Amino acid sequence: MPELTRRRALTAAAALAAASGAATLAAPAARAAGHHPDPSPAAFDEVYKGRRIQGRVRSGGGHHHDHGGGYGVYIDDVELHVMRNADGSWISVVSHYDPVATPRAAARAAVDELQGAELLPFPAN
Ligand SMILES: [Cu+2]
Repeated sequence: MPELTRRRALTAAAALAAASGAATLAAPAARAAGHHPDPSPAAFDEVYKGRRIQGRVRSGGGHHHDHGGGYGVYIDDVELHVMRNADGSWISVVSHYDPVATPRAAARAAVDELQGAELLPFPAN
């Protein structure tokens, strides 16, 4: 390999290494922001279109699949799988592509979507 090309290759490799090092350093902060957004939304408990919807900070940890930052949403006492997006909006497993502002709005959207059908528990693994 001609010397010039070889040096260029090494320089490129070093630049790549530096770039990936920076990405590695930035990742934990981004992850923390995405997974532990604060503060948690307020709890709610109401009857909407004949269904009881509730939201609250989940008591006790250890949920295997928690994207809601520790916040649980329930429809007639069955947990609705919700996820909080990085921008603070919420989606649920029944309306994954329509982010709403609050978990209560996600619960209402799910009730609209279910049209009286029972919510089935999300498979626990
Ligand atoms: Cu999920």
